[in-house]
Amino acid sequence: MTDVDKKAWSREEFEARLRGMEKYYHVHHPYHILMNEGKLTKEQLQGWVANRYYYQVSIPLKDANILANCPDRETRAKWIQRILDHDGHPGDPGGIEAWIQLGIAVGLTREEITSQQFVLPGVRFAVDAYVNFARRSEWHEAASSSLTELFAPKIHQQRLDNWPEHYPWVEQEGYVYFRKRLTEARRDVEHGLEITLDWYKTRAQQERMLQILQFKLDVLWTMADAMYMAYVNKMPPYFNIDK
Ligand code: AHQ
Repeated sequence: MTDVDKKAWSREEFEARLRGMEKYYHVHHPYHILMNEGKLTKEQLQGWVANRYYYQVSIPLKDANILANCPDRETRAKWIQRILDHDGHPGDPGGIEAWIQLGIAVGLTREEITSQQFVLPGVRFAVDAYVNFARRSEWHEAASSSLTELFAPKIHQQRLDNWPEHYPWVEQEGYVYFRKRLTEARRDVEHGLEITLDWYKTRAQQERMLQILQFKLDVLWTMADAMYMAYVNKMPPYFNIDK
């Protein structure tokens, strides 16, 4: 029997299937497990912040591509808030600036962060795959791919709970970003989930959505893989090649 023949899931069942994919979320990646157990060195934590900067500055590009592809004014009027949250607006320096503050709080300079000099190829390729997916996808599919944030509040709360104990040397200013995302992620998910549950009607479309979410989970997991190879295994690209 093909997916097309199968009966569509109810709205509740569909949402439960989406939430059931939490087991693949990068909070379960060895890099994040080491982080939450306090087992990362200062350099490994700095490496994570420096690499995630590329993800943060790419999110507004991803969201601007969704806006560019979305003909529905009401949706755009809500979705545009995501760009403002990251790029900032009068009165709020924004999430990208807060991420730079996180970088400074873990001992990096603004230049080391914004130059992207530490961004690993694997991180760059995974993030670019996400932006390009948004660029070329039908806007509902691109919007739905943000739903890994269903699982994000937990990972931000973990950092706020664990870092002060495990990494007491991190300056307090660094925590602004995680606190900011706790509320923003919940608001984003409310909108993203409504778009998703309304759009995917047939079983085949619903199965497609699970594939889209898996793609985005793969983006996040692959970023952590690149960092694990480089900073835990000490095997950055070309580590074994005589320069
Ligand atoms: O800081 C994060 C963020 O701004 C976003 C936007 C959203 C999207 O549009 O895909 N996803 C996302 C995420 C952020 N932080 C990640 C983390 O682990 O700190 C989680 C990530 C996500 O779950 O997609």
